[in-house]
Amino acid sequence: MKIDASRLQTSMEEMARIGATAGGGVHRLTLSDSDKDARDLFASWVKSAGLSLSVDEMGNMFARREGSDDLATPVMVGSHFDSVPNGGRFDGSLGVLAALEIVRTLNDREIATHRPIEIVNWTNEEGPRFPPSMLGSGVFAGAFERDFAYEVRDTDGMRFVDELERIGYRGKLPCQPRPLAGYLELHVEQGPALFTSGIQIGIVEGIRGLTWLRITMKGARDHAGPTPMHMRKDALVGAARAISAIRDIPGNLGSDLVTTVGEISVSPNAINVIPELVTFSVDFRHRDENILTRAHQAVVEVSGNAAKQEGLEIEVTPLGGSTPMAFDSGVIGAIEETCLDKGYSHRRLWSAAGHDARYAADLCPTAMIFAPSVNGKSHAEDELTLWEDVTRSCEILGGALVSLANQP
Ligand code: HGY
Ligand code: MN
Ligand code: MN
Repeated sequence: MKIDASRLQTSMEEMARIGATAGGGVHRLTLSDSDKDARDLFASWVKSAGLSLSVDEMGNMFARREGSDDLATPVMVGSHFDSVPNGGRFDGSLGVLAALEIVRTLNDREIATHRPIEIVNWTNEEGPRFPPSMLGSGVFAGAFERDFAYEVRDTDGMRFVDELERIGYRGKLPCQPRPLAGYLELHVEQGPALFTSGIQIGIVEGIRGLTWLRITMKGARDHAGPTPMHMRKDALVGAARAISAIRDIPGNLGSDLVTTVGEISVSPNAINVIPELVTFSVDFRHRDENILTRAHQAVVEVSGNAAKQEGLEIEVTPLGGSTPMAFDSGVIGAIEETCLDKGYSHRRLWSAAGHDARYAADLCPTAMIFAPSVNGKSHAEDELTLWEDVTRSCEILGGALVSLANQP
């Protein structure tokens, strides 16, 4: 499907100006003012494309293009506009704006599809502000209760529901499972597989599971000077030992497992006071649920040992996560066929990043398409996908989407 590459690039560049950072990335945290601005811009584009827009209780935005059979269950396609702190300008935006470009092209050519098409912008795909990630699609698929999501607070104590209300995107539409004929998501790979091998398209056949924990260690604050070393209960020393041991778990438990400690807070965080309280996050991922379970046990064990060694109290709080999921062979086939039609090089792979497609896959036949990330870089301001790869991957998304939307 030939799309208007410069129109897509213009839309991507305009969207990237919202929350733009000096380093060329975007800072668009969920339910922040820049998230609102991104939503407002998308809503204006949706309206000018003649689509009907609905917003549900979680702020998920659905832009609907009618099909020749309005009663047919729709095919859904999309991604997210929220970003990690100082993240990349392709992560999420590509999936929503490529879908919009396909609809704009269908409109230009007056091509009707049998089924309605719904473009979605999911709320809170990223998660750093309101953990866990993929909360909007998770509630939609029934993985989380809406009221659990509403009560999640950010580090300033702001509630999810109040921020959703504040930006004006707390819709009335119930956020719950409904019939879908299929779901497609285009996303940048965020890893090195395609770029290093020079392959143009990734056909994503599954998504790894991920677990997020918050670990708090409590010791005793005291004076950094007169307190003898043997009398200390230093929460930061306990956390440091745990963090270094968590880094070694993948080496012991087997390849492909990844563990990350991305956040840490120290109290009272003063140069001459022995740290009393330390809280840090743990993110670990694998495509095998048994390895994920063993990794969870190992994280709890090494952290417990580190706390004990320093005489600290420890608390491990689950923040949520998702199990591994293989995608639908029929949708994968539709993507593969489009790649063969277009003559683009392609390979199948699993996603190590979380995506809303994980929860869509609980409801309907789902698969994803990856575009190469230059040097595999992502969740960083220098995240980059070349415009020719943006165009190619959008064409593949278009071919697969039309084929799904025209299935009887
Ligand atoms: O964490 C993830 O993999 C996704 O970017 N939220
Ligand atoms: Mn993403
Ligand atoms: Mn991301």
